[in-house]
Amino acid sequence: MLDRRRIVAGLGATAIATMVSDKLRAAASIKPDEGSALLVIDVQNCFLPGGSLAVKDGEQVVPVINKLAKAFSNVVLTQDWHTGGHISFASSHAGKKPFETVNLDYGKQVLWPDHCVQGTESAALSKDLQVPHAGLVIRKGFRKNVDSYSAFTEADGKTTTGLAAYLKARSIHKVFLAGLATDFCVAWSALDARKAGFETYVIEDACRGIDTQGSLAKAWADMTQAGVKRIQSADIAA
Ligand code: VGL
Ligand code: ZN
Repeated sequence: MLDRRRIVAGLGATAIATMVSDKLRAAASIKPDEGSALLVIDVQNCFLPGGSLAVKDGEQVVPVINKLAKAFSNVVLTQDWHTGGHISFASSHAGKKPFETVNLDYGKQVLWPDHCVQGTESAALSKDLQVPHAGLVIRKGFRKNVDSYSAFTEADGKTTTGLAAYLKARSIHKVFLAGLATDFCVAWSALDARKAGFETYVIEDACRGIDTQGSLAKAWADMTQAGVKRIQSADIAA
C-alpha cells in the first residue's frame, strides 16, 4: 500500500515537473539574433494621452518596448509624418468628420483628426521611449495626397519607403512589430512585411489599437491569414 502510494506520488511529481519545464520553455522561447529586427511603429505624442489621435492606453506600450528593445541589436523606429492639410485629415474634406471614410483614387481612406504634422511636437517620438541604439527612423505619409499606414509601402500600393531593401541589405529576414496602432500602422506594416517575404511577429502586449468599426478584429484576422505570428513580449528571451 505504502509502495503503491509512493509510486503514484512519484509519477505525479514527474508529470508536474514536465509541465512546469514546458511552460518555462514556452515563456521565453524566441531569441532575437543578428537576422532579427524590432520595428517600433509610431510611438509619437499624437497617439499618446493628450495627443490629437490618442490611442487608448497607448502609453502602456512604452515600458514594454523599452525592455524589449534591449534584446535586439537591430531596431527601426517609424514616424507618421504628414503635411499640413494632408489628404487623410477629415479637415481636408468639406462636410466630413473624423472616423468617416472617403473613396480616393487609391481606395478607401479613413479620415482622421489632424495629427503628426511634420516638425511639430505632436509628431515627435515620445520622450519616454528609450531606444538609443535604433539605427534607422523611417518617416511615412509625408506626401500630401497619399497616406501610408505601412512602414514598407504607401497607400497607393506601389511606392516603397525603402525599408524592405534596407532590411534585406543587412541580412535581416525576421521582423518583430510593436507600437501604435495595432489595427492600422502595425497591421499594415506586418502585412507588407509578409508580402516582402519576412518572417513576421506582432508582439501583442507591446501594441494598442484604435478599434473603429471592427478594425481591430479585422486586422488580427487579416494578419493571421497572412501568416503573421501573434506573440507576447514574455515569449522573447532577453
Ligand atoms: C495611424 C491612423 C492614422 C497609426 C496613423 O499610426 O496607426 N493611424 N495615422
Ligand atoms: Zn496618420
